[in-house]
Amino acid sequence: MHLLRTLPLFASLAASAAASVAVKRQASSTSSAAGSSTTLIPDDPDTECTNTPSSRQCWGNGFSIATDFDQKFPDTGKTVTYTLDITNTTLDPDGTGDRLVMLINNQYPGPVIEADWGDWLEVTVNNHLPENGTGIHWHGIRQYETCDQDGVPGITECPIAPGTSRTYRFHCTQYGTSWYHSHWSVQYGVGVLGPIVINGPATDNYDVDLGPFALTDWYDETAFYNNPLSRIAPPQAYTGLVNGMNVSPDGTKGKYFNATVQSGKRYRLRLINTSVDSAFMVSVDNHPFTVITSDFVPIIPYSAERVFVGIGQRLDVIIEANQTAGNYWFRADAPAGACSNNANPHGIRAIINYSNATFANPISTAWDTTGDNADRCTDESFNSTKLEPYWDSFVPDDALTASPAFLSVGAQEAGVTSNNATIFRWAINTTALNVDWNKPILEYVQEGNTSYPESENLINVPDTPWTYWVLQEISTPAGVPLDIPHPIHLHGHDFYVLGAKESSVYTNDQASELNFKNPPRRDTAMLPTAGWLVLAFETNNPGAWIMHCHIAWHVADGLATQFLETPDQIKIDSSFNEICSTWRDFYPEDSYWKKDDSGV
Ligand SMILES: *[C@@H]1O[C@H](CO)[C@@H](O)[C@H](O)[C@H]1NC(C)=O
Ligand SMILES: *[C@@H]1O[C@H](CO)[C@@H](O)[C@H](O)[C@H]1NC(C)=O
Ligand SMILES: *[C@@H]1O[C@H](CO)[C@@H](O)[C@H](O)[C@H]1NC(C)=O
Ligand SMILES: *[C@@H]1O[C@H](CO)[C@@H](O)[C@H](O)[C@H]1NC(C)=O
Ligand SMILES: *[C@@H]1O[C@H](CO)[C@@H](O)[C@H](O)[C@H]1NC(C)=O
Ligand SMILES: *[C@@H]1O[C@H](CO)[C@@H](O)[C@H](O)[C@H]1NC(C)=O
Ligand SMILES: *[C@@H]1O[C@H](CO)[C@@H](O)[C@H](O)[C@H]1NC(C)=O
Ligand SMILES: *[C@@H]1O[C@H](CO)[C@@H](O)[C@H](O)[C@H]1NC(C)=O
Ligand SMILES: *[C@@H]1O[C@H](CO)[C@@H](O)[C@H](O)[C@H]1NC(C)=O
Ligand SMILES: *[C@@H]1O[C@H](CO)[C@@H](O)[C@H](O)[C@H]1NC(C)=O
Ligand SMILES: *[C@@H]1O[C@H](CO)[C@@H](O)[C@H](O)[C@H]1NC(C)=O
Ligand SMILES: [Cu+2]
Repeated sequence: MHLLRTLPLFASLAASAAASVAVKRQASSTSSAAGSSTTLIPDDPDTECTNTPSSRQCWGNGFSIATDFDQKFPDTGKTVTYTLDITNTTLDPDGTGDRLVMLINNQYPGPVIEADWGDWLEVTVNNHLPENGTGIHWHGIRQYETCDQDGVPGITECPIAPGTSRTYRFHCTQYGTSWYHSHWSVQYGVGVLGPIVINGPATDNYDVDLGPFALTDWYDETAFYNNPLSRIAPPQAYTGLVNGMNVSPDGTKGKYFNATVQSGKRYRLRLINTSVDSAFMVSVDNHPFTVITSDFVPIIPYSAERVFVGIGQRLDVIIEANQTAGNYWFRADAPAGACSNNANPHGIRAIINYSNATFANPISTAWDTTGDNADRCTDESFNSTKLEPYWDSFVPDDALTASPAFLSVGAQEAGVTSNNATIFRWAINTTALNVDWNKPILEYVQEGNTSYPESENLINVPDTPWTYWVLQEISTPAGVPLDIPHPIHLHGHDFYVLGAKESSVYTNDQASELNFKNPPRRDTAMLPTAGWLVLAFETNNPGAWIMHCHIAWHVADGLATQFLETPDQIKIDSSFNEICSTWRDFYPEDSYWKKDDSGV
């Protein structure tokens, strides 16, 4: 069905797309590429070129930045393997004292998982935790034909029981920057995460890849302790970390992460927001960014002094070391307002050090904030001139007005538990997700059982080539200030952000305001405060795909739904049932605290 529907269309669109993209490409590259004139590299083996610092659009073997990677991706036949050992331990990243954490390979963040576009990744996860299960999700990875490797306990797998292992295997059909993290309740909030880099072409040139800058908020107590099922608002972070490092808030202990640059060269920085509850406004003093990706999607480059990175989002940026040799602050400011709650909002920093300068703490000053919405709590895509995908996917606009599906986002209930604690749940379409770790949805699919409990909050994806979803934040119980933005993340797909508006109720009249002309495409987008977000995705990947808020506590409180897409075509590996029976042997029914926690 996939091929029948898309092939003829693709053939005719490809020619016109190449022509129109070429024009845009010429315009943008003259303004942003360093001294080299770049032209569109056709997706054509006869004219292919080599990926070098001055030709990053190239890849090879008939693949380039112009490849429509939904339809066509390399298979190198190469398998890259990693082993992740998860342990329960302590960590003191900034000298202020040990915190209880769970680490991968005894480091924070976990090791960078790196592969080339078209490679297969094979990652063995050993769960050494004495009492927690786990499951690792590869954020943003499409998992084409491998939904059972998506790593979501209770949906695509049974958790990995303590003292046992599992090996995930999947194909890197996309390229760029991402991260992997535990999807077992709020476990990533205590350290179970790390960056992913998949090398591929890029829309602008650079000399050196400085690699991931993993940004996070950091707390006094563990995320488990902080789980607000029994409280209204998440706690305040006391600081944040860049690649697991920072000085203490009083500046007396700990160290900044530093990266060294050489005058005259261009550097790629891979910004990843791995927070539990905070967005960041990121900048490097004196060095404007050229932004080249949003999540796993290459974009027409644009320049910016600072960029907004919501939880789960990634932006890859290029800086040019063309300033007076010295030391410059890399800043991950936690914006004011509902987007973050950090006691050290301007103290989350790293250092960019010129190689021929003496190392010292920088004395550089931040970009002027006048008129730049520096404190905003909205996606980069708030400005329609930004985040324009390099590859135009031609979102059709005919179906939306006929059949948009409305999904409310808000509180489900505010009541009390048996021990009189306040209990609070977030819901999509008025139901809070609560998975069954002992019976994941793929088990229902395997059995052909369609009697999903209501708490699975399952939506059958319509059998149409494209689907459209209106997420509307609704008013919440009286007296509870719940109008806040939520970073919405979808598994198994990139979605197209057709529109978003703060403090607004969507009606069908607004369909005319939506953007169908090469709209921003990514896997995580902000649902604005008291407003709406309209998303579209193509039904081209059989699976059970969760869509959830990426504030760890919100998803633990139920802010999630799952899309079941063409279940009769889902492939399930033979190891699935064995992992489930190992888990069920470990986990007695109705034990531990999960009851009210969504489990993901
Ligand atoms: C981790 O270690 C702490 C301290 O020893 C203990 O209280 C806790 O139960 C352990 N957690 C897990 C998940 O094993
Ligand atoms: C997981 O570990 C945390 C931290 O040790 C603990 O509080 C929690 O009860 C554990 N959860 C389960 C279901 O074992
Ligand atoms: C800079 O980073 C390098 C590599 O991580 C580290 O070895 C060095 O100690 C750091 N220098 C300072 C002054 O923090
Ligand atoms: C550092 O190197 C650049 C490029 O070679 C040169 O222009 C600059 O003067 C040097 N600065 C110092 C402090 O040596
Ligand atoms: C990460 O995203 C969250 C929520 O969108 C936001 O509050 C936080 O400031 C972001 N952090 C960074 C470093 O971008
Ligand atoms: C340095 O490079 C940036 C682009 O990264 C450019 O906007 C700026 O004009 C350059 N500055 C100098 C002094 O060349
Ligand atoms: C700054 O650059 C110099 C020269 O490469 C290097 O020796 C020094 O370690 C760098 N400083 C840091 C903190 O990395
Ligand atoms: C959108 O970005 C463009 C280009 O950077 C800028 O000129 C314009 O002022 C921005 N619009 C808003 C509403 O910030
Ligand atoms: C929302 O929930 C209602 C009631 O459970 C259901 O009938 C409806 O189909 C759901 N909406 C979508 C878009 O699935
Ligand atoms: C809950 O509150 C009620 C009324 O205040 C009280 O009678 C009851 O003992 C409380 N239960 C618990 C478990 O604290
Ligand atoms: C389908 O699943 C439900 C919920 O787990 C279960 O009660 C029912 O027995 C299952 N039906 C079949 C035919 O297996
Ligand atoms: Cu949320």
